[in-house]
Amino acid sequence: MTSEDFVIGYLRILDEKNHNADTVRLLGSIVDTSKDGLISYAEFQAFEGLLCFPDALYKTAFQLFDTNGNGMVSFQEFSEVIQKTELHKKIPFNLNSPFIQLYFGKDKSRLVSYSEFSQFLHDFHEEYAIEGFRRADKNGTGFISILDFQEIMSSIKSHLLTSQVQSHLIEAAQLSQGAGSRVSFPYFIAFNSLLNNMELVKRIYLNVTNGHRTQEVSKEEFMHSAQAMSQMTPLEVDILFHLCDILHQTGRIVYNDLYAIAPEQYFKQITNRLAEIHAVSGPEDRGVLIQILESTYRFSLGSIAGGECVY
Ligand SMILES: [Ca+2]
Repeated sequence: MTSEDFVIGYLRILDEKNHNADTVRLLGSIVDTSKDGLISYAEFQAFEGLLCFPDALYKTAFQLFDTNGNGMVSFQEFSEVIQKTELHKKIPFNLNSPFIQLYFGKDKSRLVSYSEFSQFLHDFHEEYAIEGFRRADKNGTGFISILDFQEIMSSIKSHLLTSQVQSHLIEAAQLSQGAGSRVSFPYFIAFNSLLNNMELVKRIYLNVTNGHRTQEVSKEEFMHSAQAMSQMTPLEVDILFHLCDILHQTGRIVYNDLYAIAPEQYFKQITNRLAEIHAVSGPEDRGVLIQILESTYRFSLGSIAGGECVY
């Protein structure tokens, strides 16, 4: 079947009448490894096999960018994919930056392998966020408005946001910045770094409580353990406690608070579901496929414009 049959007709990820053809092609190309615009049963089976790898998200993301299917990603492929996204239209990424040159070479002719690409994708998100900050900070003051902060986080870092964090972004920034209307660069970086490292934060908590999950931990206790176990900064610890305060208003944290903030559960959820898949044969299994394709897209390219997820 064609990408459109697959994405619109079979998966029904996007609206039948009102969808972006580029998005359909991008989603379809994750499965269409021969890149002939058609999804064969063999490709479908191979895709299922791919999902059993622990790094399935990175692998599927790689297939999204390797548009000619030769096992490498060129600058041309990367930039073509990026430029088709809503995210790039909203917050354009500088395709001539020194960052791009570091990966694709000065003349952008270097081909990037899978393992290098996984690192690239990780760094790209960080770089994109910093670039988003620079764009919003037009006068170079080191501050952006809280609304810009919300915009950058929701568009570039949506894969790190749980629904609770997403709905309290403005409140969290206001609280941390002394009820101000701006967000500083250090706050911005620390906020992102905290969300990136929530699994480590959980381990720091469990270290304080000796593995108990309901014991309340004060900021001082947490800070002590954080400094012994990690490179977590005091600013990150501040932000963590602000977030927990907003969610539960106790001034202390328990394990469940961390669960509400940790984006990692989102990856885990997918990995867990992947482990259950043996054969996606009937329409009742569509939900899993949709979740994976949507996650891959969100993970690498931001949210799908006009995406109507039905699972
Ligand atoms: Ca390629």
